[in-house]
Amino acid sequence: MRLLLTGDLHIGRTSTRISADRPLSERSAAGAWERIVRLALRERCDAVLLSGDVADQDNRYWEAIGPLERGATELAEAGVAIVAVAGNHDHDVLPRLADRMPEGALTLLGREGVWERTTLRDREGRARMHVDGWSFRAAHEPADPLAHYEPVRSDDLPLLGLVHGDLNVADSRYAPLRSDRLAHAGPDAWLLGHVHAPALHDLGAGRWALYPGSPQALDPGESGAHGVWLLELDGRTVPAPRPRPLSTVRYDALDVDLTDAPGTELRARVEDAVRAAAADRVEESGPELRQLLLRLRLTGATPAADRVAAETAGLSDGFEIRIGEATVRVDAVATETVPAIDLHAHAATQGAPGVLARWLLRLEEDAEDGGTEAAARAADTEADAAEEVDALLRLARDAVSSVDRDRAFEGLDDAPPSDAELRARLRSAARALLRELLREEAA
Ligand SMILES: [Mn+2]
Repeated sequence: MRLLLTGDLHIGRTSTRISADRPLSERSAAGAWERIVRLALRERCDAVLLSGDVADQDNRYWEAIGPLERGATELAEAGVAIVAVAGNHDHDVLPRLADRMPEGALTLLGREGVWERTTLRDREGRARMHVDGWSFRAAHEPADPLAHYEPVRSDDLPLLGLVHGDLNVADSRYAPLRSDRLAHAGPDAWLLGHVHAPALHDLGAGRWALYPGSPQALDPGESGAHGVWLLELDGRTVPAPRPRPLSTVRYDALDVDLTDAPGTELRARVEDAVRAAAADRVEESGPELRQLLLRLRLTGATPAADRVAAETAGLSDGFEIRIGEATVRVDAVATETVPAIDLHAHAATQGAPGVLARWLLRLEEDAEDGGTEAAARAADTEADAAEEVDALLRLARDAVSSVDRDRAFEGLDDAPPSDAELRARLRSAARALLRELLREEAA
């Protein structure tokens, strides 16, 4: 038994920042639905599960009805069931679309906000899994849908919960869900909708909750690989599902570190970084990818900081390369490089910049040499700086732990920063302060 898990299709929408010259099938959510249908048929799936927001909204009825009907008909003819729940976007339109589908092609669960069960059968007609689902009745659902969920376990078939909602967001108006409740509600696994970033949550004891993510990445906020998930059912257990990239568009952020790059190397450093990242991401995104859009952030201290903007001008509208079937473009460039500072020259001076420069040299030497060895080799002239930096680290450690102990952060189980992390934070704070002091001196 093989299931295809997806949701948040938003049929009616198209991926943003893609040229209108590209075919609509390559940038629309409707095109993603057609690829989902083809994949389900090719992979001989027994059912397609949809976790809500299938249609973008009520005014997309006319755009959604055609593709949905074509796909549902094809799947029904191949004996593939479709089981869905409505989300906040299609609470009104999905019930009407479902009623228009060919008889028995699409089962919409949980209308009127009442939990409802369907049982999936394999091709021999044997019952293999129960699915309990609940649908949005309105654009907002402020109560936890599990408050009125009492699942019946009358046999030993696996049970999957299907619901659109907001996981671990207190006071959400979009069907607030909590992992601890999902873990103990009864189902062996949950297919959720609403959050467009794919995420597989471990609920413990072999249970999981999956946000499959939007199968077509719709805007730069939906970064990384997007697609659907396949679940192989083998008897009583519900193993973790596997992702299958399907989006024709991928958006990604890319940091390019230009530390110490001389002016003559700026372009090569940027281009090499873009090409390497693009190759990785195209490879990871499967054969359906057609457009990769990278949003660049240029960072680091370079002696050629004043040339970075000129050397990268035109990158975001002119640059376009092909990797396999995918076109790679740079969507935007944020320049955050800063002028390199000669620490040794400043360290020899009196005054506040001199003190900061000596501390920075000490902190950066420790980072490179691992600390203790460097401390042993420290020359007499640096001994004062070493002591000062040790005192600084103790102060930073105290300050961090007093924040950590604050009642407001009680719920967070983050470990306190390591010595290395603390040193890195001190270095970046000292660099920022030194730049500011030098800027003031120059002004
Ligand atoms: Mn939603």
